[in-house]
Amino acid sequence: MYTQALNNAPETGERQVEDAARMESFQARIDAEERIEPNDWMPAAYRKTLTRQISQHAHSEIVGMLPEGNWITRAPSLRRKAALLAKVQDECGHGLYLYAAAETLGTSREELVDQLLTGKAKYSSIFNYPTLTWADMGAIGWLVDGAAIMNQIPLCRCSYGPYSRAMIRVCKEESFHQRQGYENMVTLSKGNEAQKEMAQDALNRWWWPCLMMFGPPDAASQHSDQSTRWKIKRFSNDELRQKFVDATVPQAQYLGLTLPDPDLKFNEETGHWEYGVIDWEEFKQVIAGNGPCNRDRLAARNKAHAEGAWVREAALAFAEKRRARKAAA
Ligand code: BYC
Repeated sequence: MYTQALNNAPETGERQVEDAARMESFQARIDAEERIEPNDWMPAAYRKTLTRQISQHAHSEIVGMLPEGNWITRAPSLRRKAALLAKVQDECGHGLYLYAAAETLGTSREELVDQLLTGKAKYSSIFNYPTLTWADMGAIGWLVDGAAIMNQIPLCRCSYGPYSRAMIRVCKEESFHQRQGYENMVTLSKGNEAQKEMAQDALNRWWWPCLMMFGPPDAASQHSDQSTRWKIKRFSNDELRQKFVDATVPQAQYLGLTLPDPDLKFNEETGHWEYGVIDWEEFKQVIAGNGPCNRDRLAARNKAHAEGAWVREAALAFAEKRRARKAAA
C-alpha cells in the first residue's frame, strides 16, 4: 500500500505537469491563430463546449426548416416558391455539415439527434415562434438570416478547423437567404396597403425575438469568457446584437417600416442605435421549452424522424451490402 502510494505520487504529479504543459501549448496554438483539427490534443472542456455549440447550431438549422417549410405550398408565385424551397433545402444541408463537424469531436450523430428529439438539447429560440402570414417569409430571410450572418461570419475564424470551414459555405448561402428575404420585404412594403400592413405586422412580431437570437446579455453569458479565450467566439453577444441593430435600422427606414421600439434612438456620440429593454423573461421561457411553438416543433421533428426510419435502414443495408461485396472481391 505504502509502496503503491509512493509510486503513484510522482506519477500523478508528472501527469499534472504534463497536462499543464499541454494546456499551455494548446493555448499558444490558439493565440497564434492555428486551427485545431480533430486528431489534435484538446482539453476536454474545449471538446465539450464545441460539441454543445455545433450540435445546437445543427439542431437550429434542422428545426429552422419547419417555420418556413410551412409556407412552401402557399408561396404566391413560382419564383417565390422555387427560392423558398431552395432556402429550406440549404438549411437542411447546413444541418448536415454541422452534424458532421460535431461528429469529428467524438459524439455520434445518433446521440446528437437523440438529444434533440428527447428535448435535452437546445436549439435557437427564434424557431419557436409561428409563421402566420406570407410576410413572415420576408421577415425571416431579412432579419433571422441577417442575425445569423452577423453571428456566423466571425465563426468562419473559429479555432476549430471543421467548424470554421463549414461556416464559410454556410455564410455564403445565408447571404443569399438574407437577400431573398429583403427583396420579398421590398416588394410587400412598396405594394398595396394590405401588403404594407402585412410587412409591418411581420416586422413587429420578429424584431424582438431576433434580438434574443444573440443570446443573453454579456453579464449573464456563462460560456462567453472561456469561448473567447479559445477563439470560438470573436465578439460578445451584446457586440453582435449592436452590430445587427446598426445594420438593420437603415434597412427598415428604406422599407418605410417602423421598428417596434419606442426607445430606439441614434446616439451621435457613439455612432450607434440605442435600443429598448429586451424581455429576457420571455427568452428564458422560450429556451426552457415554453415558447409558442416548442411542443409543435419537437413533435414535428419526432414524426419526421420516425417516418424516415425506412430511409436510414435502406441506406445502412445498402452500405452493408457494398462493404460485403468489396470484402469478397
Ligand atoms: N436560443 O453562455 P451563452 C440558424 C443558450 S441561426 C437558445 O451566451 P454561448 C438559422 C446557450 O446555448 C441560429 N439558446 O452561450 C438561420 C447556453 O445554454 P447551454 C443558430 C440560447 O454558446 C436561418 C445559454 O443560453 N445559430 O441556424 O457562449 C434559417 C447561455 O448562453 C440562445 C447558432 O447556433 C438562443 N438564442 O453563446 C435557419 C450560432 N442564446 O448550452 C437556421 C452558433 C443562448 O449552456 N452559436 N442560448 O445549455 C453561437 O454563436 C453561440 O452558441 C450563441 C450563445 C451566441 C448562440
